[in-house]
Amino acid sequence: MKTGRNLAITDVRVIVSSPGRNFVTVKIVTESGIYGVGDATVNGREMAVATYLQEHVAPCLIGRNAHDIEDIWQYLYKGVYWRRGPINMACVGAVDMALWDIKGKAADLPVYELLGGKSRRAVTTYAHATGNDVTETLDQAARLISEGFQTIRLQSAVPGMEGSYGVMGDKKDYFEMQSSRPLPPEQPWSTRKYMNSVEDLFRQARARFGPDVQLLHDVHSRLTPIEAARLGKMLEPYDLLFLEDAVAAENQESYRIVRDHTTTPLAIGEVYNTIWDCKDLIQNQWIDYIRTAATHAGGITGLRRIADFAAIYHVRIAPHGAPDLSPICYAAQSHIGLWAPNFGIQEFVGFGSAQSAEVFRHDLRIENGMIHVGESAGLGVDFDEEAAARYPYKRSYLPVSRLEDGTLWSW
Ligand code: CS2
Ligand code: MG
Repeated sequence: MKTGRNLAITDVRVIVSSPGRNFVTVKIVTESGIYGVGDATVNGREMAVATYLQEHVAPCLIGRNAHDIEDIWQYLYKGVYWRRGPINMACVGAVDMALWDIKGKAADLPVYELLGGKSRRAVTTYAHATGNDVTETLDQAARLISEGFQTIRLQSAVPGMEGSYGVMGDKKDYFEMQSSRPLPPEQPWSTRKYMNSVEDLFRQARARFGPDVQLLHDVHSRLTPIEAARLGKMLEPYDLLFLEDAVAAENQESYRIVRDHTTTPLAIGEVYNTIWDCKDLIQNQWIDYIRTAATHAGGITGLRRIADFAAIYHVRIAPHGAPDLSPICYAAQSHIGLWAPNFGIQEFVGFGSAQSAEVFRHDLRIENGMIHVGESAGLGVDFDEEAAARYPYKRSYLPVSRLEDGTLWSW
């Protein structure tokens, strides 16, 4: 197999499939037969990404040397002129993951070796406990702790409000919840009801589990800065690992207000797609964890750049790990998580549904709350196009949120 220094790209395939939920997968094939895979999934906008890749990116890659990862990254980032943005950067991210996969296969090394080798034996994760009330949520947390997870995200239904973020209601799992939304469902939101209920969740959690288990919570961008400051202060006695997405931060300076009022650690970043989105938050040390994902923030190249910048300011990475990221993204983040000296923790909601396991075959293993990366060359994930064809795309949206007076709000 030709694995010289020039591996010309001969084909770029974009596959949208729905094994449990919609995913957008890129497969880049080289003249030597070596190919790499990348995850380009943007939840609710999958076809926008697929068209962008097929129509505007793929033609430009044919003939390029797959080894030239940085040059191709710059070409796709600067060359588009209309830089940044979730759709563009998911395409950059997916192509980047695939090229690192190829480079690893050509070198016969796992990607983490190309980054600088292991900084730890495995990748510590946190799991999701969710429930229709506090008891149900904490019962699930207890099960996860018994499985070896030492950090648990707690999300419980808000009394008096139907459809709380992160709570599955009558759905059996995230995939059932996320895959059947032909139009955006509308969910009500009441900050007052939420703020009047969330402290009890953590009070009961600490009473039941004691001080050692690490707890965290996702506010999902729903508070104003001063509300987030109040929530952070309110939860200080319960010693959270971090409070995630307390405030939507297009205006990064919003976090100065939160930071000035509370010592509860703060995390943000899953919707960010470049280092510029989080530069001020990191540089001013207004946050403690940056949660950018390989798929959404420019791939392994993008994540590595953000991690190194964050390390200067004592900020750790805590990559996003939602149901709408495929095992390819999990693999890329696990390689980053093995290497990054300022790795904090990786979100983990499982490697996907049963159907997903038919399509994405990987050598990642979860044991005692830690992801163990296999020794395969590249990312260690393969994508079965025939299996994927059995699960055709079907449009599915994220919900939108409205206040009780009908005002459109952050979901
Ligand atoms: C959530 C995500 O996991 C998280 O932290 O914020 O599941 C988010 O709701 C989804 O990625 C949206 O597609
Ligand atoms: Mg989140």
